[in-house]
Amino acid sequence: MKRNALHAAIGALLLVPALAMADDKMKKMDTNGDGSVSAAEHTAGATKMFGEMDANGDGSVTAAEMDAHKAKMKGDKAKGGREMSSAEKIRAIDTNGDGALSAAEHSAGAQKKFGEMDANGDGNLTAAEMKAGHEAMKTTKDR
Ligand SMILES: [Ca+2]
Ligand SMILES: [Ca+2]
Ligand SMILES: [Ca+2]
Repeated sequence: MKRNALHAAIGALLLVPALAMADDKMKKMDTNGDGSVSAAEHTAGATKMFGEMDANGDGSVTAAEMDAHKAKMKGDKAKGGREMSSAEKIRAIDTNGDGALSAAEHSAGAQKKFGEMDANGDGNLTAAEMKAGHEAMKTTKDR
């Protein structure tokens, strides 16, 4: 009986879209499968993502490239909701202000984000920390 209740609870958890998304992202980044994402795993994941986004391979990612990548991942981009636009995301970490992200800008931004999401500062992101980080990204408009 207890076991069934537990399974139901797990099933319900998996249906929560935000968590499922963070979970999916996490699984991709957690290369050693220990259930948390280390700084090294996060950096590797960010580098891989940069390569995927840089469609023309010129070493920088524009808002258009980021949009195209996002559309490909999600299937439909109409569901953007309150998420930051690609242009906004780029602006946040585009340190030289040329409107595109270099690999260095992207990895510096990813490192910064890692630090922000790592709530307890142990150098590892748990699924819960990742989820909280993504929620914060959606809800904070200005700082
Ligand atoms: Ca790991
Ligand atoms: Ca490019
Ligand atoms: Ca730039």
